[in-house]
Amino acid sequence: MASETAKIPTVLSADELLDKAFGRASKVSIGGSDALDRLKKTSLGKVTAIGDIIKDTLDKYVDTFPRIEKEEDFFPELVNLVVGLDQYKKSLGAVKWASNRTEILRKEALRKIRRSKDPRFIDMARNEFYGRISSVLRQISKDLLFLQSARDKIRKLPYVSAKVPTLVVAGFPNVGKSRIVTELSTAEPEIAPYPFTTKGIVIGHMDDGWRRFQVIDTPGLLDRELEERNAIERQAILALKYLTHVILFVIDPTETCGYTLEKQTALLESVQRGFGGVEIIIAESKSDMLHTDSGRLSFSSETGENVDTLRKTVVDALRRIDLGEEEDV
Ligand SMILES: Nc1nc2c(ncn2[C@@H]2O[C@H](COP(=O)(O)OP(=O)(O)OP(=O)(O)O)[C@@H](O)[C@H]2O)c(=O)[nH]1
Ligand SMILES: [Mg+2]
Repeated sequence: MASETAKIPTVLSADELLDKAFGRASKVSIGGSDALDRLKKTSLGKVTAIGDIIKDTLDKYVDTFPRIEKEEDFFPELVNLVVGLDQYKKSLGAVKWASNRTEILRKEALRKIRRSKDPRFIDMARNEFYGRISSVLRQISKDLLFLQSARDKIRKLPYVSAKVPTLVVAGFPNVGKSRIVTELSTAEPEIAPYPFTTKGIVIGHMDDGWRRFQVIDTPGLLDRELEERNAIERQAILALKYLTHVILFVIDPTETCGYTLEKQTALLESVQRGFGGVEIIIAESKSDMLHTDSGRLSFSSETGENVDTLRKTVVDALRRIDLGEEEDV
């Protein structure tokens, strides 16, 4: 769904849209058999042009902004977080209302102009239409501004598919997450913006010859205990939950990352609490420097030790994920 967000056009403000419509109308001039006929045809042409431009523009917004219904999903959750779903739906509803209103007012004005034989009534009907259409747009001006800002935010949301088995990598900074994500990924991982982390999340792919999987590195997200986060950060982290099928939690037993084992274990427990029900694979990094007797899988991105075993463990866990219909990524 997120890939479609590229199609959302710039949203004009009420004034910009009125300027555009009236500007186009001012160029309409249609000949006729006499002055009254000319006035009538030109007025019909102007009203039609204004109605068309406004209605088409508003309908395009209604059609291209994504329909966001399901709340229990990654993308809706993120949209809710960064723009607010209630206001989003309300504003799109207001735009739809204005489009319908435009059509009604246009028909009404055209009917009056067609019937009239008095140039003063024709001018009056046209001007009345101008006034009423301006008032309709003014009524939705806040909604248009909201949608313009929503568009900018929605377009920055990461494109990750909720329909592909996904591994999320967690652990303190410097434990070796990025290096193992690169090792496990088939191609250079891409960086996608994500709310509340300046570094963005990193999306790589793996495959087992049959299926593709996503691997997501989360710098700045799952590297502090959830309990220390403010509510909105926590929500951003938990939005990840909707696409997390398996977590790889990396522990650096050498502590060269700058965090004690005790702190790392506390973070692990916090992630376990926050992601209840998600399988968590715990692995120790930098085995070229230190092997512990924890019995955990111990790997090194430096020497490649156990990287294949880790890959197999991860792929086996991802294979067990059944998502029904999957998406190509
Ligand atoms: N000796 C050794 N060093 C490693 C290994 N893996 C990573 N490192 C080093 O550890 C440091 C941190 O590695 P990264 O992969 O950037 O760690 P990260 O967890 O992604 O760090 P953030 O992005 O800050 O959260 C770098 O200097 C790496 O070269 C390893 O297997 N062995
Ligand atoms: Mg990193």
